[in-house]
Amino acid sequence: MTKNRIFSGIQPTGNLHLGNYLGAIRNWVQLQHDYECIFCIVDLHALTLPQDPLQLRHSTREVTAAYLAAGIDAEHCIIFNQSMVSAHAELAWLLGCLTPLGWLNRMTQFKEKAPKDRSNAGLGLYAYPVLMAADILAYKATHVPVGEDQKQHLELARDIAGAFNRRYEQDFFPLPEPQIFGPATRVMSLRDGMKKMSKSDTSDYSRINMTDDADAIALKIRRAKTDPEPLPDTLAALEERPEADNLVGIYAALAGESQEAALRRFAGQNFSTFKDALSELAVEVLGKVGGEMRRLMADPGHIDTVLRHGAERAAAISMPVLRAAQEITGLLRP
Ligand code: AQP
Repeated sequence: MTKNRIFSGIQPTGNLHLGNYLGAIRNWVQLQHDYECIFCIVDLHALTLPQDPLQLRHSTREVTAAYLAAGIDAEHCIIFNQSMVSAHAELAWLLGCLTPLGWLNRMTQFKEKAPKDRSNAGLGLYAYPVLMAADILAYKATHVPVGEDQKQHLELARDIAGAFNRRYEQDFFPLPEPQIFGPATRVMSLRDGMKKMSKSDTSDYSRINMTDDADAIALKIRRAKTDPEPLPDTLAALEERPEADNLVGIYAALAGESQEAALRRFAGQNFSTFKDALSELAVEVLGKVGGEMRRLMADPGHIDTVLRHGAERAAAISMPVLRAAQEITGLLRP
Protein backbone atom coordinates (compact mmCIF):
# COMPACT_ATOMS: atom_id res chain seq x y z
CA MET A 1 0.00 0.00 0.00
CA THR A 2 1.18 3.52 -0.78
CA LYS A 3 1.94 5.46 2.39
CA ASN A 4 0.47 8.84 1.53
CA ARG A 5 -2.33 8.81 -0.96
CA ILE A 6 -4.92 11.57 -1.29
CA PHE A 7 -8.43 11.20 -2.61
CA SER A 8 -10.77 14.16 -2.94
CA GLY A 9 -13.54 15.33 -5.24
CA ILE A 10 -16.11 17.91 -6.19
CA GLN A 11 -19.68 17.39 -7.32
CA PRO A 12 -20.50 18.65 -10.83
CA THR A 13 -23.62 20.39 -9.56
CA GLY A 14 -23.38 23.81 -11.14
CA ASN A 15 -21.40 26.94 -10.57
CA LEU A 16 -18.01 26.28 -9.05
CA HIS A 17 -17.32 29.09 -6.65
CA LEU A 18 -14.67 30.78 -4.58
CA GLY A 19 -15.38 28.39 -1.67
CA ASN A 20 -14.63 25.37 -3.85
CA TYR A 21 -11.45 27.08 -5.04
CA LEU A 22 -10.12 28.29 -1.68
CA GLY A 23 -11.47 25.41 0.40
CA ALA A 24 -10.47 22.63 -1.97
CA ILE A 25 -8.87 23.05 -5.41
CA ARG A 26 -6.16 25.54 -4.50
CA ASN A 27 -4.98 23.33 -1.64
CA TRP A 28 -4.81 20.32 -3.95
CA VAL A 29 -2.49 22.20 -6.28
CA GLN A 30 -0.01 22.49 -3.39
CA LEU A 31 -0.51 18.91 -2.18
CA GLN A 32 0.12 17.27 -5.55
CA HIS A 33 3.89 17.57 -5.08
CA ASP A 34 3.97 15.73 -1.75
CA TYR A 35 1.34 13.01 -2.17
CA GLU A 36 0.08 10.55 -4.71
CA CYS A 37 -3.14 12.36 -5.63
CA ILE A 38 -6.45 11.19 -7.04
CA PHE A 39 -8.93 13.96 -7.83
CA CYS A 40 -12.40 12.93 -8.83
CA ILE A 41 -15.43 14.64 -10.32
CA VAL A 42 -18.08 12.91 -8.26
CA ASP A 43 -20.93 12.71 -10.75
CA LEU A 44 -22.72 9.86 -8.92
CA HIS A 45 -22.94 12.10 -5.86
CA ALA A 46 -24.45 14.84 -8.02
CA LEU A 47 -27.35 12.49 -8.82
CA THR A 48 -28.44 12.51 -5.18
CA LEU A 49 -30.39 15.64 -6.12
CA PRO A 50 -32.21 16.08 -9.47
CA GLN A 51 -29.85 17.10 -12.32
CA ASP A 52 -30.51 18.08 -15.90
CA PRO A 53 -28.61 15.46 -17.98
CA LEU A 54 -27.12 17.99 -20.44
CA GLN A 55 -26.11 20.31 -17.63
CA LEU A 56 -24.56 17.43 -15.67
CA ARG A 57 -22.28 16.53 -18.59
CA HIS A 58 -21.36 20.20 -19.04
CA SER A 59 -20.59 20.61 -15.33
CA THR A 60 -18.50 17.44 -15.29
CA ARG A 61 -16.27 18.91 -17.98
CA GLU A 62 -16.29 22.29 -16.25
CA VAL A 63 -15.05 20.87 -12.94
CA THR A 64 -12.33 19.03 -14.87
CA ALA A 65 -11.39 22.30 -16.57
CA ALA A 66 -11.21 23.98 -13.15
CA TYR A 67 -8.80 21.35 -11.84
CA LEU A 68 -6.56 21.75 -14.87
CA ALA A 69 -6.81 25.55 -14.99
CA ALA A 70 -5.90 25.84 -11.32
CA GLY A 71 -2.69 23.93 -11.99
CA ILE A 72 -3.36 20.26 -11.23
CA ASP A 73 -1.08 18.21 -13.43
CA ALA A 74 -3.13 15.43 -15.08
CA GLU A 75 -0.04 13.36 -15.86
CA HIS A 76 1.23 13.42 -12.31
CA CYS A 77 -2.18 13.16 -10.59
CA ILE A 78 -5.21 11.09 -11.56
CA ILE A 79 -8.24 13.10 -12.69
CA PHE A 80 -11.41 11.21 -13.61
CA ASN A 81 -15.18 11.14 -13.18
CA GLN A 82 -16.55 8.72 -10.62
CA SER A 83 -19.14 6.95 -12.81
CA MET A 84 -16.36 5.71 -15.14
CA VAL A 85 -15.02 3.40 -12.42
CA SER A 86 -17.56 0.87 -11.13
CA ALA A 87 -15.55 0.11 -7.97
CA HIS A 88 -17.13 3.16 -6.28
CA ALA A 89 -20.74 1.98 -6.59
CA GLU A 90 -19.88 -1.69 -6.01
CA LEU A 91 -17.88 -1.02 -2.85
CA ALA A 92 -20.59 1.35 -1.60
CA TRP A 93 -22.99 -1.62 -1.50
CA LEU A 94 -20.61 -3.73 0.57
CA LEU A 95 -20.03 -0.84 2.98
CA GLY A 96 -23.71 0.13 3.12
CA CYS A 97 -24.49 -3.35 4.41
CA LEU A 98 -22.19 -2.61 7.38
CA THR A 99 -23.45 0.90 8.15
CA PRO A 100 -26.04 1.29 10.91
CA LEU A 101 -28.89 3.72 10.16
CA GLY A 102 -28.10 5.49 13.43
CA TRP A 103 -24.78 6.69 11.99
CA LEU A 104 -26.46 8.11 8.88
CA ASN A 105 -29.19 9.77 10.95
CA ARG A 106 -26.58 12.03 12.53
CA MET A 107 -25.41 13.54 9.22
CA THR A 108 -26.19 17.25 9.16
CA GLN A 109 -25.81 17.61 5.38
CA PHE A 110 -28.73 15.25 4.83
CA LYS A 111 -30.81 17.30 7.26
CA GLU A 112 -29.93 20.49 5.34
CA LYS A 113 -30.47 19.13 1.84
CA ALA A 114 -33.46 16.80 2.34
CA PRO A 115 -36.96 18.18 1.74
CA LYS A 116 -38.99 19.04 4.87
CA ASP A 117 -41.13 15.95 4.32
CA ARG A 118 -38.43 13.31 4.84
CA SER A 119 -40.49 10.58 3.19
CA ASN A 120 -39.84 12.38 -0.12
CA ALA A 121 -36.04 12.40 0.32
CA GLY A 122 -34.12 10.09 -2.02
CA LEU A 123 -32.34 7.01 -0.73
CA GLY A 124 -29.23 8.23 -2.59
CA LEU A 125 -29.12 11.48 -0.63
CA TYR A 126 -29.37 9.54 2.60
CA ALA A 127 -26.70 7.03 1.55
CA TYR A 128 -24.37 9.76 0.15
CA PRO A 129 -21.82 9.39 2.98
CA VAL A 130 -21.52 5.64 2.33
CA LEU A 131 -20.66 6.31 -1.32
CA MET A 132 -18.16 8.92 -0.15
CA ALA A 133 -16.58 6.32 2.15
CA ALA A 134 -16.36 3.94 -0.81
CA ASP A 135 -14.71 6.66 -2.95
CA ILE A 136 -11.96 7.06 -0.40
CA LEU A 137 -11.54 3.46 0.70
CA ALA A 138 -11.50 2.03 -2.84
CA TYR A 139 -8.10 3.72 -3.14
CA LYS A 140 -7.04 3.01 0.44
CA ALA A 141 -6.45 6.75 0.61
CA THR A 142 -4.65 7.89 3.74
CA HIS A 143 -5.50 11.60 3.54
CA VAL A 144 -8.57 13.52 2.40
CA PRO A 145 -8.34 17.31 2.03
CA VAL A 146 -11.81 18.80 2.56
CA GLY A 147 -13.55 21.95 3.68
CA GLU A 148 -15.00 22.15 7.19
CA ASP A 149 -18.45 21.11 5.83
CA GLN A 150 -17.25 17.63 4.86
CA LYS A 151 -15.54 16.79 8.14
CA GLN A 152 -18.49 14.87 9.54
CA HIS A 153 -18.71 12.68 6.43
CA LEU A 154 -15.04 11.92 6.71
CA GLU A 155 -15.40 10.86 10.32
CA LEU A 156 -18.13 8.51 9.16
CA ALA A 157 -15.81 7.10 6.47
CA ARG A 158 -13.33 6.29 9.24
CA ASP A 159 -16.07 4.59 11.26
CA ILE A 160 -17.16 2.55 8.24
CA ALA A 161 -13.56 1.50 7.52
CA GLY A 162 -13.26 0.43 11.17
CA ALA A 163 -16.56 -1.49 10.97
CA PHE A 164 -15.29 -3.44 7.94
CA ASN A 165 -11.94 -4.19 9.58
CA ARG A 166 -13.62 -5.37 12.79
CA ARG A 167 -16.29 -7.45 11.05
CA TYR A 168 -13.71 -9.35 9.00
CA GLU A 169 -11.00 -9.19 11.66
CA GLN A 170 -8.28 -7.70 9.53
CA ASP A 171 -6.58 -4.40 8.99
CA PHE A 172 -7.78 -4.03 5.41
CA PHE A 173 -8.76 -0.37 5.10
CA PRO A 174 -6.54 2.40 6.51
CA LEU A 175 -8.49 5.03 8.48
CA PRO A 176 -8.31 8.17 6.30
CA GLU A 177 -7.16 11.42 7.91
CA PRO A 178 -8.99 14.69 7.15
CA GLN A 179 -6.82 17.61 6.05
CA ILE A 180 -8.42 21.00 6.64
CA PHE A 181 -6.32 23.97 5.59
CA GLY A 182 -6.02 27.70 6.03
CA PRO A 183 -8.37 30.58 6.72
CA ALA A 184 -10.91 29.57 4.02
CA THR A 185 -12.14 26.23 5.30
CA ARG A 186 -15.67 27.59 5.26
CA VAL A 187 -16.32 30.48 2.89
CA MET A 188 -19.73 31.96 3.62
CA SER A 189 -22.38 33.41 1.33
CA LEU A 190 -21.87 37.06 0.38
CA ARG A 191 -25.53 37.68 1.24
CA ASP A 192 -25.67 35.85 4.58
CA GLY A 193 -22.67 35.33 6.83
CA MET A 194 -24.32 32.38 8.57
CA LYS A 195 -24.81 30.31 5.40
CA LYS A 196 -21.98 28.68 3.46
CA MET A 197 -21.25 29.77 -0.08
CA SER A 198 -22.82 27.04 -2.18
CA LYS A 199 -23.23 26.03 -5.82
CA SER A 200 -26.92 25.40 -5.31
CA ASP A 201 -27.74 28.78 -3.75
CA THR A 202 -30.37 30.37 -5.99
CA SER A 203 -29.06 33.89 -5.40
CA ASP A 204 -26.32 34.75 -7.93
CA TYR A 205 -25.05 37.48 -5.63
CA SER A 206 -24.35 34.95 -2.87
CA ARG A 207 -21.24 33.57 -4.52
CA ILE A 208 -18.32 34.45 -6.75
CA ASN A 209 -18.12 31.86 -9.51
CA MET A 210 -14.73 30.67 -10.69
CA THR A 211 -15.69 31.75 -14.21
CA ASP A 212 -16.93 35.24 -13.25
CA ASP A 213 -15.21 38.05 -15.14
CA ALA A 214 -13.69 41.11 -13.46
CA ASP A 215 -16.91 43.16 -13.67
CA ALA A 216 -19.05 40.41 -12.13
CA ILE A 217 -16.54 39.87 -9.31
CA ALA A 218 -16.35 43.59 -8.53
CA LEU A 219 -20.15 43.97 -8.61
CA LYS A 220 -20.74 41.02 -6.29
CA ILE A 221 -18.17 42.23 -3.79
CA ARG A 222 -19.63 45.75 -3.89
CA ARG A 223 -23.07 44.29 -3.18
CA ALA A 224 -21.82 41.92 -0.47
CA LYS A 225 -23.74 42.39 2.77
CA THR A 226 -21.85 44.41 5.37
CA ASP A 227 -22.67 46.70 8.26
CA PRO A 228 -22.07 50.47 8.51
CA GLU A 229 -19.22 50.27 11.07
CA PRO A 230 -15.57 50.45 9.90
CA LEU A 231 -13.50 47.28 10.26
CA PRO A 232 -12.55 46.56 13.88
CA ASP A 233 -8.99 46.11 15.07
CA THR A 234 -9.27 42.81 16.92
CA LEU A 235 -10.15 39.32 15.73
CA ALA A 236 -12.54 38.92 18.65
CA ALA A 237 -14.56 41.96 17.53
CA LEU A 238 -14.46 40.75 13.91
CA GLU A 239 -15.85 37.35 14.86
CA GLU A 240 -19.00 39.00 16.14
CA ARG A 241 -19.71 40.38 12.67
CA PRO A 242 -20.11 37.28 10.44
CA GLU A 243 -20.27 39.09 7.07
CA ALA A 244 -17.21 41.24 7.81
CA ASP A 245 -15.41 38.20 9.22
CA ASN A 246 -16.14 36.28 6.02
CA LEU A 247 -14.83 39.03 3.72
CA VAL A 248 -11.63 39.45 5.73
CA GLY A 249 -11.22 35.64 5.70
CA ILE A 250 -11.59 35.64 1.92
CA TYR A 251 -9.02 38.43 1.59
CA ALA A 252 -6.60 36.53 3.85
CA ALA A 253 -7.01 33.30 1.87
CA LEU A 254 -6.56 35.06 -1.48
CA ALA A 255 -3.50 36.92 -0.21
CA GLY A 256 -2.09 33.76 1.39
CA GLU A 257 -1.80 35.37 4.80
CA SER A 258 -3.42 34.94 8.22
CA GLN A 259 -6.75 36.53 9.08
CA GLU A 260 -4.93 38.58 11.69
CA ALA A 261 -2.46 39.98 9.15
CA ALA A 262 -5.30 40.83 6.76
CA LEU A 263 -7.21 42.60 9.52
CA ARG A 264 -4.14 44.63 10.49
CA ARG A 265 -4.04 46.11 6.98
CA PHE A 266 -7.64 47.33 7.06
CA ALA A 267 -8.47 47.91 10.75
CA GLY A 268 -10.37 51.19 11.17
CA GLN A 269 -11.00 51.60 7.42
CA ASN A 270 -14.47 51.69 5.90
CA PHE A 271 -15.88 48.91 3.77
CA SER A 272 -15.72 50.72 0.46
CA THR A 273 -11.92 50.97 0.68
CA PHE A 274 -11.63 47.37 1.84
CA LYS A 275 -14.02 46.07 -0.83
CA ASP A 276 -12.02 47.80 -3.60
CA ALA A 277 -8.86 46.08 -2.38
CA LEU A 278 -10.68 42.74 -2.08
CA SER A 279 -12.07 43.04 -5.64
CA GLU A 280 -8.67 43.82 -7.05
CA LEU A 281 -7.14 40.81 -5.34
CA ALA A 282 -9.99 38.46 -6.27
CA VAL A 283 -9.78 39.50 -9.92
CA GLU A 284 -6.02 39.02 -9.91
CA VAL A 285 -6.27 35.49 -8.48
CA LEU A 286 -9.46 34.19 -10.12
CA GLY A 287 -9.14 36.04 -13.42
CA LYS A 288 -6.30 33.80 -14.63
CA VAL A 289 -8.00 30.58 -13.57
CA GLY A 290 -11.36 31.58 -15.02
CA GLY A 291 -9.78 32.57 -18.34
CA GLU A 292 -7.93 29.26 -18.59
CA MET A 293 -11.15 27.38 -17.73
CA ARG A 294 -12.97 29.09 -20.58
CA ARG A 295 -10.10 28.23 -22.96
CA LEU A 296 -10.15 24.56 -21.91
CA MET A 297 -13.94 24.35 -22.17
CA ALA A 298 -13.67 25.32 -25.83
CA ASP A 299 -12.05 21.91 -26.46
CA PRO A 300 -14.28 19.26 -24.81
CA GLY A 301 -12.46 16.51 -26.73
CA HIS A 302 -9.27 17.26 -24.83
CA ILE A 303 -11.10 17.22 -21.48
CA ASP A 304 -12.70 13.86 -22.32
CA THR A 305 -9.29 12.41 -23.17
CA VAL A 306 -7.95 13.53 -19.79
CA LEU A 307 -10.94 11.90 -18.05
CA ARG A 308 -10.66 8.61 -19.99
CA HIS A 309 -6.96 8.33 -19.29
CA GLY A 310 -7.57 9.16 -15.59
CA ALA A 311 -10.34 6.55 -15.31
CA GLU A 312 -8.05 3.81 -16.63
CA ARG A 313 -5.44 4.69 -14.03
CA ALA A 314 -8.04 4.98 -11.26
CA ALA A 315 -9.55 1.59 -12.13
CA ALA A 316 -6.10 -0.01 -12.05
CA ILE A 317 -5.90 0.96 -8.36
CA SER A 318 -9.47 0.58 -7.15
CA MET A 319 -10.70 -2.54 -8.97
CA PRO A 320 -8.11 -4.79 -7.24
CA VAL A 321 -9.10 -3.25 -3.87
CA LEU A 322 -12.76 -3.99 -4.66
CA ARG A 323 -11.90 -7.58 -5.69
CA ALA A 324 -9.99 -8.11 -2.44
CA ALA A 325 -12.92 -6.68 -0.42
CA GLN A 326 -15.32 -9.01 -2.27
CA GLU A 327 -13.04 -11.95 -1.52
CA ILE A 328 -12.87 -11.03 2.19
CA THR A 329 -16.63 -10.60 2.28
CA GLY A 330 -17.14 -14.13 0.92
CA LEU A 331 -18.58 -13.28 -2.48
CA LEU A 332 -17.80 -16.09 -4.89
CA ARG A 333 -16.08 -15.00 -8.10
CA PRO A 334 -15.87 -18.31 -9.99
N1 AQP B 1 -18.23 27.43 1.10
C1 AQP B 1 -17.20 26.62 1.11
N2 AQP B 1 -16.05 26.96 1.75
C2 AQP B 1 -14.96 26.15 1.75
N3 AQP B 1 -14.94 24.96 1.11
C3 AQP B 1 -16.05 24.57 0.46
N4 AQP B 1 -16.36 23.48 -0.26
C4 AQP B 1 -17.62 23.58 -0.73
N5 AQP B 1 -18.18 24.73 -0.33
C5 AQP B 1 -17.23 25.37 0.41
C6 AQP B 1 -15.43 22.38 -0.49
O1 AQP B 1 -15.42 22.11 -1.87
C7 AQP B 1 -15.27 20.70 -2.05
C8 AQP B 1 -16.33 20.20 -2.98
O2 AQP B 1 -17.62 20.32 -2.45
P1 AQP B 1 -18.78 19.49 -3.14
O3 AQP B 1 -18.96 19.91 -4.53
O4 AQP B 1 -18.56 18.05 -2.98
O5 AQP B 1 -20.06 19.76 -2.36
P2 AQP B 1 -20.50 20.72 -1.30
O6 AQP B 1 -19.57 20.72 -0.14
O7 AQP B 1 -21.91 20.38 -0.99
O8 AQP B 1 -20.33 22.07 -2.07
P3 AQP B 1 -21.32 23.13 -2.59
O9 AQP B 1 -20.52 24.07 -3.38
O10 AQP B 1 -22.11 23.70 -1.47
O11 AQP B 1 -22.25 22.39 -3.58
P4 AQP B 1 -23.77 22.03 -3.55
O12 AQP B 1 -24.49 23.33 -3.62
O13 AQP B 1 -23.93 21.20 -4.77
O14 AQP B 1 -24.01 21.29 -2.28
C9 AQP B 1 -15.32 20.04 -0.68
O15 AQP B 1 -13.99 19.78 -0.26
C10 AQP B 1 -15.95 21.10 0.16
O16 AQP B 1 -15.55 21.00 1.50
